[in-house]
Amino acid sequence: MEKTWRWFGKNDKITLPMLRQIGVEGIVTALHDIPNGEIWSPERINDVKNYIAEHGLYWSVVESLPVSEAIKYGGEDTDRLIANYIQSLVNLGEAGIKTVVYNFMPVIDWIRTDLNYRLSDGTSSLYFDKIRFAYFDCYILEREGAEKDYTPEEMVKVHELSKTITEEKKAILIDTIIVKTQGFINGNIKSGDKNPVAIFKNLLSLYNEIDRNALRENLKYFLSQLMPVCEEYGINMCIHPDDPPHQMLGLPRIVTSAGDIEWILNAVNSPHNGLTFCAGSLSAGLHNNLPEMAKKFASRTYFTHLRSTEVLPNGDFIEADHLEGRGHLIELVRIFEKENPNIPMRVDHGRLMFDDAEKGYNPGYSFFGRMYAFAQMSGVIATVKGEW
Ligand code: DNO
Repeated sequence: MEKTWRWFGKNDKITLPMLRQIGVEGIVTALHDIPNGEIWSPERINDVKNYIAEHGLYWSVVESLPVSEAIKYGGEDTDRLIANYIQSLVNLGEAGIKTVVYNFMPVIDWIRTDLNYRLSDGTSSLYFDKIRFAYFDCYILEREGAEKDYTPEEMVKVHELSKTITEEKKAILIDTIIVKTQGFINGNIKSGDKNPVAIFKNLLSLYNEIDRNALRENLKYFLSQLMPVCEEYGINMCIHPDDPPHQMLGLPRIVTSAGDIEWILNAVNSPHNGLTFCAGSLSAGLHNNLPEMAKKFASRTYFTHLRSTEVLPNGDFIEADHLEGRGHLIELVRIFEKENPNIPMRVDHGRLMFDDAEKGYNPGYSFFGRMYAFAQMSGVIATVKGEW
């Protein structure tokens, strides 16, 4: 596997010389300041590509070339936005950058309720608390029919929480779910936007008429438009699974399980229609058996996120240590090293360790926590390679 690292560009506090020192080979990045839907110009692409090369590294993976909301819900502007997307792919292809991550999650990318959940060893982790998420859904968004998504026992706890939660905790919850976790990845809502809840509710309403089948058809259309250019330039499109892999907030989610992935890969059956095997996202669903899925999809996997989670009996989940949890990362490395050995991997969502918490890194993208996980996974890769 090729060892890569997600770097957020020239302003990232974790610099390329730091990454050289810890054994990173390839860089995963995006032109984060270009708004969704606009073309990535050859100048901007080459500027970043050359900057990375000047530091002795190379741009291996684009994560992400974001898909505009209108493409997902099939808005009037779809064809213009797809044409722009294709032009960005052409420009990336000309620059020799050929692994492109995207997701097709409506409105909200990944979902967490806590960015700083303290663990007994003194580190902290991202966390998903089902009751507080249900509270956000039922009491803050006041989504019609939301209670139906939760059990009566869960709803009792949600009502209790609604009586005790402070205004400050409510504001932190809103900020975490729809601003902090989204803003840095070209999300729909950015820090400083007035009334994020209203913006978010408006976005949700765009999907009132869109069910899983409609969303699937929109993805199929999008991919079929892209494939000729991907074939011409040898670009692999790598869809990222839904995180967590469940239906949420009444939105359709279509990358949650082996069946979903199979549908996508068959819907447009080109080798360039591929997968980002995000072990963290997939492992947060008890219905997913990761080693089985890795074996099944290895030949169409062009990028992996090595990350693991632990799902708790109450439905919460937490980021696990990279050597533990439902991700079974050691087994996954064995499978990918055998079936598709040269694909890039990156670690993902490290814990906050030492002074990470004071540095203001993007949520999940600490330095020490990720460096620790990167070293763990580098050891696993070297060991597995030695086994053959
Ligand atoms: C979160 C990330 C995601 C991922 C996108 C890919 O930490 O794993 O935001 O980059 O979903 O499009």
